[in-house]
Amino acid sequence: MIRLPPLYAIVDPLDTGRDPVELARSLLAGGARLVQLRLKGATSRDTHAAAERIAPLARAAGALFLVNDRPDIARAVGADGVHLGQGDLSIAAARRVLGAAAVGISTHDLDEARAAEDAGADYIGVGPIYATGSKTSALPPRGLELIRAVRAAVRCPIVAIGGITPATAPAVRAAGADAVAMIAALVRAGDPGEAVSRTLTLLS
Ligand code: 3NM
Repeated sequence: MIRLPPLYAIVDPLDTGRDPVELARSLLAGGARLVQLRLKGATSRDTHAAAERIAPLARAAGALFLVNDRPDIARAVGADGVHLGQGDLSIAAARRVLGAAAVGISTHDLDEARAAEDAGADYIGVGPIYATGSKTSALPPRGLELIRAVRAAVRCPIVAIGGITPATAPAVRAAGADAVAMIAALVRAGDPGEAVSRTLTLLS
């Protein structure tokens, strides 16, 4: 298991053209204590290069650093863990790559959430809660009901994801999520660091 801070900040430039390292720097400066690097479509080399630069920034801020999809890159840069999708390596295989580092996985219904916990996930992502434009293959929104159902069914920490904004974050946590994940609400904000600090204030 892993102790999750209330905001799970995802470093994904989407189509904004923002530099991922600068985005990570802003999120950390705004108070994020967990950042996940998610560079869909980037080369392994570019993802590794960004991860290698973000890892020490996160460490200096006292923040956890996770890498999306890639246990090998997480290990290569000494990250705190990896976040897997349902089509990525299994949790067991990721552990063989990563050793003691954390392994989280996205889930989209109760069965996936239970299976992830049984497979030893350190935390599970649950979503999409609301409609999202940030994931091409996103499923229909599940609403807060899925968080309540998963909360009642598993013990491991829950990160809710999908269309969450600073305004909706408190209700999402109140439904039973340990953390709220955000991409667009951060990267599309004029000042991503300010969006982080505003969210943290609303969640405190
Ligand atoms: N995973 P935003 S939804 C990366 O349901 C991701 O597993 C999801 O981005 C899932 O905060 C999603 O911009 C996109 O909606 C989250």
